[in-house]
Amino acid sequence: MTELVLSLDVLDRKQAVSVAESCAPFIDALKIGYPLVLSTGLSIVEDLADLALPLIADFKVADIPNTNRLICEAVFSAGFDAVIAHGFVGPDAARTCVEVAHNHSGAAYIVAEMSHPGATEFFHGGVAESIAELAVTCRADGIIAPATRPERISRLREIVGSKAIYSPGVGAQGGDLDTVARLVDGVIVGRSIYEAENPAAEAERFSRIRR
Ligand code: O7E
Repeated sequence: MTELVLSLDVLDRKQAVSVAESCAPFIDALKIGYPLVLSTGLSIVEDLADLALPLIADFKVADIPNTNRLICEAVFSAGFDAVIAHGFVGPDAARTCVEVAHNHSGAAYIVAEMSHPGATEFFHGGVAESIAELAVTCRADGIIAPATRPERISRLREIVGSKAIYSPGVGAQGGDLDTVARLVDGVIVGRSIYEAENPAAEAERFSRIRR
């Protein structure tokens, strides 16, 4: 089964709660990042807690080890179940995120390669592969890989083996749902669901990958 993760990148608290509630039967986790948390504050976590869905903090943590530790401690204290961190900062900084996550019985995922067109400028040429290797040696729970480049997901799968791969970029960014769903453990979808006239119906349509 491939998981469906809803990326809740809306700015309004009421809209966030209402979209999350209506989509809850069709999704496996909620990804919350800067747009929503900077608009509502961390208290949005309490508003979403009743849904009993795993909450993934997409802060793409990318600092020195001590600052990463402070950020990740705040993330898990707020009630998140997982954190997303960048790997290009190196093994000590990435490992800190993994250690804090595991100390809280949570998970940490490392961004190996991003989905937007400009990402090829720096992530290609061996960098994404090195970051995927780093994710393995740091004992991260998985990596993030681009749904817009399925061939790159396959290449990174060779490196991470059975570790989880979560993949953003289907729908609004052009990635094909069914192609990507066969390659990954979870597909991350934002605008195609929350901007739809009927987000729940759209989430249900995407949820065919869960079968
Ligand atoms: O394009 P959308 O609207 O379906 O949203 C995709 C979400 O995934 C959005 O929050 C964006 O910030 C995030 N994302 C990417 O689109 N590409 C990446 O390479 C990485 C992420 C991301 O979430 O990284 C951590 C999972």
